[in-house]
Amino acid sequence: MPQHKISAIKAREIIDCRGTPTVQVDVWVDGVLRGRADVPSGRSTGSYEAYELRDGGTRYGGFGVQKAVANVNAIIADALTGKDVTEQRSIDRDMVALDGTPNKSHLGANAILGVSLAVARAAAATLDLPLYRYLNSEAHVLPVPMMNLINGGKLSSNDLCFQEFIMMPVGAASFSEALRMTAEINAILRPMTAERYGKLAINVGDEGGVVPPIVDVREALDLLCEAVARSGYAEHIVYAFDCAATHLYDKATSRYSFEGRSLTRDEVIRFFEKLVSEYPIVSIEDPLQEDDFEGFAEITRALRGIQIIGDDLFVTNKDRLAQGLVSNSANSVLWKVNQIGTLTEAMETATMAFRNGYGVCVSERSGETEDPMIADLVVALNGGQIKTGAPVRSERTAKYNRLLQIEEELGSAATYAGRAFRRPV
Ligand code: 2PG
Ligand code: MG
Repeated sequence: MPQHKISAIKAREIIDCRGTPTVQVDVWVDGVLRGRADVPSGRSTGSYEAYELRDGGTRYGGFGVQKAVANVNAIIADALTGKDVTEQRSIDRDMVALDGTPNKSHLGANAILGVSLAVARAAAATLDLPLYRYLNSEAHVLPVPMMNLINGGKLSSNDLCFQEFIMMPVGAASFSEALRMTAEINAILRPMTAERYGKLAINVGDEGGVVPPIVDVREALDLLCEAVARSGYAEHIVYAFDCAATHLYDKATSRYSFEGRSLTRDEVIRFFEKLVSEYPIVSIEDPLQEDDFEGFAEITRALRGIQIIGDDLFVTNKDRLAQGLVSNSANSVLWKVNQIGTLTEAMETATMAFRNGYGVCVSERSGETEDPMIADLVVALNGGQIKTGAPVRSERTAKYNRLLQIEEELGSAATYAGRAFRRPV
């Protein structure tokens, strides 16, 4: 006999930080509302991500999610009502079976994920545990915040090719100190950027970073490094990018558009070899396009010691990661729950990554809500690194602020990942 039965599941349409509809799900247990979760959404998405069901038509420009909401309220709620809320694996398995397609295109990954996450929250609340503790009794690692302080690519209105220019306060003594450093550096960076590039440059991009009208990658890096130098924290800071190179790639010519120049794969690899010899860069996400497992293997070899993260390459999918493990492509996985569509499958991908010596970087989507769920998830994974934008705008700060609460709750048991961000345990 199940002890804590799901008594109702109810979804609704809400809007995300871009004003685009998304799914929110409530899970009721034994007649009490216990868990609520919002589904995030990407803009620079990979082709192999699970399917996000949108309504089409004219309402919200076609981006409505009433069909996904209806799928939760009718089909999924019907199938799961009466199940024990703590049976996460079996609940997720049931939804995958109910959908019946390889990419969740029947019910929509946004419908399925909303339920999966709300079920986890509801179970934790029912057992009176914080979510990270419910998911892992050994959870204790606070992640390095990978702060995207300069936005480019699809997340901005400028012509910077790379999507994210990130600083990582690996030398801080704790998560709260790391957060303070980044907020102080951001407060230095903003007026510096305005002075150099004009006041429009400090309007923020989708992830809260500044958007200076820069084309040259080094110029953006120099700006960031100068702000860091002025802060006095330089010895504690290292750098990272998300290149999102799938979106810089032209299939017809097999070339990449970097800084307005057209480069072959080999030239891209040489570009990064030179860059990492000039700057303290420790991590590069998606330096090549999503189908190039061989190129990812080559760049991982060439840039020995640098974290190479596969985002569009792996899409948090175990099968794609398995393929990467065979060819030694990249050495870390970007971990986004909505790329795969259930918490269980995302957890399995993380386990597979860690077991094979790969790192796991938990990530926001550019389209987020105020739901801080990934803060608990990164601690639950002892993941060591989180990418959730600049320390501004509530959909970003919600995650950082939740991590501050977790750090306080863990007290002396908390370990800040610091320089061990790739292998924190
Ligand atoms: C990425 C992300 C999140 P999006 O590429 O890593 O930072 O962007 O959610 O638009 O895919
Ligand atoms: Mg990415």
